[in-house]
Amino acid sequence: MEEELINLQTNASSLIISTDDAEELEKIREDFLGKDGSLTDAIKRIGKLPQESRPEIGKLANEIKNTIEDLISHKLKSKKINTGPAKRSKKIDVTMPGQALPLGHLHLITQGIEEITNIFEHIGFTRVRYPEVEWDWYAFTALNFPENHPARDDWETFFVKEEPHPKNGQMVLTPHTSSGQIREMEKGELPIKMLNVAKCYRRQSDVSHVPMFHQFEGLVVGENISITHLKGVLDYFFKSYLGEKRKFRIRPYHFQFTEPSFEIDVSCGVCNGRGCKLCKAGWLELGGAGMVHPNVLKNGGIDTKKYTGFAFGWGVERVLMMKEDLALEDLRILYSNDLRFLEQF
Ligand code: FA5
Repeated sequence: MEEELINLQTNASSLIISTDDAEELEKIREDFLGKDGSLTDAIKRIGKLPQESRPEIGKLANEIKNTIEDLISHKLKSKKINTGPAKRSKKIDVTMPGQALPLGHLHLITQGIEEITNIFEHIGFTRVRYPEVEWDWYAFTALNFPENHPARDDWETFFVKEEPHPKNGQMVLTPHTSSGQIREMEKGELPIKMLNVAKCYRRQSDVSHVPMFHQFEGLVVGENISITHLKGVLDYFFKSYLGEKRKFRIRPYHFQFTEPSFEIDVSCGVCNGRGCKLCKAGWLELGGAGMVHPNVLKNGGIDTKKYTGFAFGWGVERVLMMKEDLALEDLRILYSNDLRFLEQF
């Protein structure tokens, strides 16, 4: 019996070593270890051996069984092995449909930014990009915030631990796209029709706020620019982006950098203006707008006797939520990386 077992091992090993084919390896496994395999048969006969030799032969049979099992598994894992596709390639059926690869797509926010940019480019705005890490001068002081004025607190700014710049002050993560206003004016090219779309950062997180979000800022500076131009642009944008049905309203407000200043509200698309968990009273606050404050124009090097301007700054996430077909009840899902949500768009 011992010799028979050793012969079985030798035969199985040489068969395993001499093939690189997965199907053949499975057949060897069946021939030796399967229900009617030769090693299985030998193991069944151990029970008929004299009592005293059974333990030793049983142990040997088990070791051989494990060795054959290990050799086959090892071989199947080896890189040289011919698995299904290689075999199939021999008898390829060119009439079979191809295998479609999974396709990704742009994130919802990127799609939103592209759509918003197209709408504004259509009426002559130029998209610009300014730094994500800014100086206090551009984010606040040049925008008519007196030095160390607490109005900065409304922006819940992240300050960067860096030596302050002698003229520009502390380093901050851009809290709003309005910091691009002065940078645009500094270029000295008039008239201005800028669209600044950028990441903004604030210490906020709830159903309608995320710590990193996107704003798009419009700035128009030229001769005889008035509030009616601002209202015309608002009207055009809402009709293009949200459709004819949605209403908007302008409320007086206060911003340091515009005078007069407004807040723009849009009727809620989730409840159609009736009031719901998201909007509470039927209106969603979209963001600010106003006529550029003369001090800001001066800080940007613009002649206030000749030129006036308007500006608006709105949240990309917020306007996405307002789209009728996108009734998001919690803004944070946009950044949750949940594919069940993201794959829907
Ligand atoms: C501003 O940031 C002004 N710079 C807007 C402005 C520009 C006014 C030009 C006048 C002229 P406010 O802090 O309200 O304003 O933010 C504007 C919009 O950004 C908000 O209405 C909202 O849509 C969006 N927003 C602000 N903070 C967050 C946040 N944490 N998460 C998501 N969206 C936000």
